[in-house]
Formats: sequence, structure tokens, C-alpha cells
Amino acid sequence: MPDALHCGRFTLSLQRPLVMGVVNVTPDSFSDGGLTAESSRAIDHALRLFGEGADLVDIGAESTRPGARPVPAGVEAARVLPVIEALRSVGKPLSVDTAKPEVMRLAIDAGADMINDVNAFLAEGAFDVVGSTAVALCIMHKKGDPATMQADPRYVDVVREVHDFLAARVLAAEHAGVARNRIVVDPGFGFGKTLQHNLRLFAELGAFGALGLPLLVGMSRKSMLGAITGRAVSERIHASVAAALLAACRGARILRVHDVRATVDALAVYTALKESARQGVEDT
Ligand code: HH2
Repeated sequence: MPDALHCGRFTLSLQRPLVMGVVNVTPDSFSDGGLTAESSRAIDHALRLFGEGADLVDIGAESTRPGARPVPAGVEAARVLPVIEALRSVGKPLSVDTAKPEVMRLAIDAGADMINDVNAFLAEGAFDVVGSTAVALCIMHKKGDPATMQADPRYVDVVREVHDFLAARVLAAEHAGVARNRIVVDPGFGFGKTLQHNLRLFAELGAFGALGLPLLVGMSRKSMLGAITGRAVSERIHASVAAALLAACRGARILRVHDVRATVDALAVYTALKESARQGVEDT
């Protein structure tokens, strides 16, 4: 497992779990209902997340929620570019959540440090865009398209299938010239998976360690947490923090979350308690 991630202008230590704050420049995201759809609001939101301790932010301009409609590349670029341009002088890594090679190219030219592709760079030309650059890649598994992916997803062995898919895409990335120290993998919670599939993936998160790459986990506010707790999206903060913390305990190195402050606090407590237990310190 690498101890650092090469991420555009930055080298990020992976000694502790990193917190990636979600910034949606969309009118229709499942998690925030378009609260930051205007670029000025998205910029303010990103600055707030950095203030709360986010190590990086993930800027997305096309919702991937089940049933979401695709957005043309021009619209997606017009939403995301002003946000990158406004944030690039902040001195923190900027990830862009896109599956379109043309948006990847414009985002990288504007200053993005990471491309997070829920479509695992399967679009024609995607690897050509990122291959010769310095940006980090997040390669995520999903089954199907947002329009239909939750209809009736089936697997023979979800853990093996997700693992093998990610292994194949990592190999393809390496063939395209992407060094391993630029790659992050993500099992894609909620993307073409039932609650049972998500629970099984979580129970066996350790299996992805065999890929030898940092693991990104995004369960924040997702419907799997709604199914477990019975809470609406806006009331899933406690469930999201619990899920993020447990993912960190199970080896996740990047936690993609909406509620940055709460997650950062929970991780601080976890780190301090783990450290004191390791040293055998008695604290009364
Ligand atoms: N989840 C969402 C979007 N992008 N990227 C990765 N790598 N992993 C995830 O789990 C993931 C992701 C969905 O969350 P959100 O961005 O809040 O919603 P929407 O896609 O509706 O904008």
C-alpha cells in the first residue's frame, strides 16, 4: 500500500484517513437538493468545507443519483470551471467528479488535481486525457447507468466481481501510462447495488487491500443508511459519520463525505484514542 498519493500539485500523505468534502454544482443531487447549484454558492460551500478541515473537495456538476438525467458536456463544464478557477489559489487539492473526457480535459487545464470518474474511465479517450498529466484518478465500480442501475442489480459474488473489475481497470490505467501512485479505487457504494450488496462489500472491505491501492469510500447520506436507520436524507448525519468512521477502521484512506466537520471530529477522537491505546497511556 503506498504511503502517499500523487495528486496534481500535491503529494498527499495517507498515514491518516483523508476527508474529501462533497461540493455539488447541480440542481438535482440526492444529498442536498440543489442548495449549491449556483457556482458562487458552491465556491462558498467549498471554502466552508476546507475551513471545517476537509483535506480535499470533490466538485461534481452532474448528479449520479438513481434516475438522474445526463447533462451535456457544455453544461457540465460551464458549471464546474468557475468553481475550479475560484478555488485553485486556495492551496488545497481539487477533485472533479466527471465521466466525460472533454470535461476532464477542461477541468485539468483549469487546475483540477484529481479526476473522480464513477464510470471508471470507460468512456473512449478518457485515459488519453489523464494519462500524460499529473492528476490522481479515482476508479470506481458501478453496475449499469444511473437511469436504471437500482432496478434489479444482480451479482454471483459481489465482492469478487467488484474486485476483479477494479483490478482490470487499474491495469488498463497503468497501460495508459498512469503510475500506480496516482490511483485510488472505490467499490462504489449504492451504484447498482442493493442494501445486501452494500453490506457485503462493507463487511469485506479488507478484500480490496489485495489491490495494493488506497481505498476511497463514499457512503455519506446514501439510501443504504436511510434503509438501516429509517431517516430522510437530511437526517443521516449520524449514520454517515458512523459509516465513515467504520470505513476508516477497515482501512479506507479517503472518506467522501458531505458532513465534513462531524467526520473530522470523529476521526480526531478515533486517532487520539487509538494512539493512547497503542502507547498504553492511562487517561483519567
Ligand atoms: N457517490 C456519489 C457521487 N460520486 N464518487 C465516488 N468515487 N464514490 C462515491 O461513492 C460517489 C461518487 C453520489 O453522491 P453525491 O455526489 O452527493 O450525489 P449526486 O451524484 O446525486 O450529486
